[in-house]
Amino acid sequence: MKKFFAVSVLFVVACASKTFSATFIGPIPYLCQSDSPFKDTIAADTTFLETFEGGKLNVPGVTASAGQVIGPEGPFPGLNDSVDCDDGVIDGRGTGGHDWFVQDANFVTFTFNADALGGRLPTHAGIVWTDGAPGTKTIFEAFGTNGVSLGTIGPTNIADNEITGTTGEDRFFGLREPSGISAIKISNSDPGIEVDHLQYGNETPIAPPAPPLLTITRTGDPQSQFLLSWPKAGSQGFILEGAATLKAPVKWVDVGISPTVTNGQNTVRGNWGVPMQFYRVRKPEPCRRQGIR
Ligand SMILES: [Ca+2]
Ligand SMILES: [Ca+2]
Ligand SMILES: [Ca+2]
Repeated sequence: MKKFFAVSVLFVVACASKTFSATFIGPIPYLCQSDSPFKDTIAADTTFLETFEGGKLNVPGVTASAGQVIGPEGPFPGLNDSVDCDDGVIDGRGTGGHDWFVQDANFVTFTFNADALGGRLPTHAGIVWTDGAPGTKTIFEAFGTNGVSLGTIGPTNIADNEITGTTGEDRFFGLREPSGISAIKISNSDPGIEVDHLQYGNETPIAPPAPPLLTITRTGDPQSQFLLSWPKAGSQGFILEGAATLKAPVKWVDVGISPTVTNGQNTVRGNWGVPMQFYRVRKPEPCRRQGIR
């Protein structure tokens, strides 16, 4: 007696969740993005980097509490203080580039919008402090998904005695927090602050969706056929495979039949009068890490 089995195989990728606490990074000297702890993902284009060289804050999913872009063209030429390499040469000066300047407050908060970032907040973020009044003390703070502080770096006294674009003082502040970062804030104890190279990204693997469930139904008259079916929704890229036995090594092969769509179900008909066969639907694609960019 021949039997047929419907087999739906769940491919669970080993992407186990863990509990983390925020890891703060900095202050570290920073003259170019090659100094960033996120340089690899910046290079891979999975971390956003705003250098302000385009004259705007226009990377997605982030807003600033205050400030404006300043550069060599104004409004305060000679006082702008970009990350050093943005003007094309690391020469101890940042006046050839652009940065973000807050004149009327002593802090700036960058707030992230998950809806604009594929539904996920950044899991790493950072900013480069480039200037403040001589003697000012700087504090970096980050906030979690619920808006509660994750912690701080500082106060630290990193400012030199110049406000004319020197870069030896410039420092990176940032963190990693796998549960998500809703905002970062950097402040000086004295009014006025300049920052540059805002950077953030999300490197958490996206969990693969549950595979479609394969079902088998007797059909026909007198039930000489069977119907394999699985939902069309969420099945893009899945194929129907068959195997003659489940004894190792199992040799699954593509049955090579394109399903017919009926009432939202992919369906394939078969006859009982063929050799025993096991079936599954499978998406032949490995788990991949994905960022928000
Ligand atoms: Ca320079
Ligand atoms: Ca810049
Ligand atoms: Ca500086």
